[in-house]
Amino acid sequence: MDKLVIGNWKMNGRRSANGALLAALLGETACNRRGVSVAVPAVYLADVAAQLAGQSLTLSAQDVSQFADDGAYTGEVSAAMLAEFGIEYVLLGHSERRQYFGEDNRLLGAKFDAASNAGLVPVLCVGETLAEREAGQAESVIATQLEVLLGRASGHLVIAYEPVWAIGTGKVATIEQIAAMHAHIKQWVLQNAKGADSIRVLYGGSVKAENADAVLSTPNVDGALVGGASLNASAFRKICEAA
Ligand code: G2H
Repeated sequence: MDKLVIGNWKMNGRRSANGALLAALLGETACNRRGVSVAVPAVYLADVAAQLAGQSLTLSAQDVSQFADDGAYTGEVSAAMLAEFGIEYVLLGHSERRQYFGEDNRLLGAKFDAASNAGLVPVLCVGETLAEREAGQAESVIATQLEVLLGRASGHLVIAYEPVWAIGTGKVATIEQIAAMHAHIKQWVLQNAKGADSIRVLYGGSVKAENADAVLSTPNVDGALVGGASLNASAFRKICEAA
C-alpha cells in the first residue's frame, strides 16, 4: 500500500496564502496524487474543496463533532457537513485537542463513530508525554489511547503516532523509538481490534524535509502526519517525494 502523507495546517492560514500554497502543491506530481491530503481549518474547507475539485490531492478535516444529527450544538461541525465537501480523512484526538480541549477516549469514541458512519476515515492520533516516556509508561499510555478502537475497528484503519514531546519542538523520536512503537501499535491492533481490512500507522512530530527519508523508510511507518512543514510548499513536496 502506498504511504500516506497528511498535512495538518492546524490553526494557520489565510485565504490568499492558502490559495498560493495549494496552487504550488497542485503543480507538483509528488503532492497532487492519491495518498496525499491536507487537513485545513474548518472555515477554509469550502475554498479548498473548490480549489481541489478534479485534482488528486485530497481534503481532510482536523476535527469533527461527536454529535451525528443536526441540532442545537453551537459551534460544532458535523461529519455529514464535512462529507458534503468530499473530506477523506478526519484527525481525531490530536494531542493538542487532548491537552487544550480535554478530549478523552469516551468523546473520541463518539467522534470516531460519527466520522466513520458518514463515510470519513478517522485518523486516531496517539502519543505519550516526555514524563510518561521517562517513567517507562509509553507503551501502556498508547495502549490505553488505542482502546477507542475496541469494538470499532473496521475498514481502513489509520493511526498516527505522535510523541507529544516531538510535536513542533524540532525533536524527532529516534528511528529505533519510532520502529518499536509502530510495531507495538500494530501488534495491539491485531490482537485487540480485529477485523480491519488494512492498518496504517503514520508518524508525526517534527517531520520535515531533512528527516523525511529516514522517518518514512523506518519499518512499520506507513506515512506521515506533518504539521509545521506542511505550510511550506517546498518542504511538503520533499516529504511527499520521500513517501
Ligand atoms: C504533530 C505534527 C502534525 P509538527 O502535531 O500533527 O506537527 O510536524 O509541527 O510537529
